[in-house]
Amino acid sequence: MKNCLPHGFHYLPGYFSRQQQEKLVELVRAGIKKAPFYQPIMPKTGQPTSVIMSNFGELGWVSEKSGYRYDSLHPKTAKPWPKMPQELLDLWRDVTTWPQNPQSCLINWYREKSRLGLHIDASEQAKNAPIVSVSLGDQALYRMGGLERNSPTGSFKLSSGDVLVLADTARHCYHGVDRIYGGTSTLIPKGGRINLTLRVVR
Ligand code: MD6
Ligand code: FE
Repeated sequence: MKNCLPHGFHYLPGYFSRQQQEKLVELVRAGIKKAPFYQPIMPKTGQPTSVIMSNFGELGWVSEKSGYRYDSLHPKTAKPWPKMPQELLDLWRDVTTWPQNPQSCLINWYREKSRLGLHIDASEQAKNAPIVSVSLGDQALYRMGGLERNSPTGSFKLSSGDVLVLADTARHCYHGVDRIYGGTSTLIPKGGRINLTLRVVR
């Protein structure tokens, strides 16, 4: 991508092997049996998002009409989120030097028409802890910008098994998903793309 990437932006293409990716999908499938995907509502517009979500870990990121929050309970079942898989804790240890473990893993499932608008992740009190992101399934066009909404942006494709780390300045930069390239991966039986984001919340 042409524009200068922010400090602390790390792209690790092909981090996970196909076999490891299959294991992660299996873990997600087991997780959503207990904590089903739900369709968040964007508080500003009252509209549902095109991405459906669930979480692993002691805290889950939840978006409803009333606002965004981290919650220890699923918004629909009112049960705790499934435990954070060890495989994701191992990833965190391998790619960050942050002393705490992530308390939250947001699970996003994109279908072919799903998008994620340009945003900053700002619901966490631990504002300087890195965020680690895992792409599984169909390819996505990922957009990375700067500290301001109108900063220059650039885009590139993410593929299944790729890992991104947003630390330092990059942690505070705008980013989003412009499009999903449907049918570009056979990893997820129902198709689409799953993104996992690991965060320290407090
Ligand atoms: C996605 N990722 O890749 C959306 N947020 O589907 C994010 O919104 C994101 O990749 C914070 C840090 C890294 C990310
Ligand atoms: Fe984000």
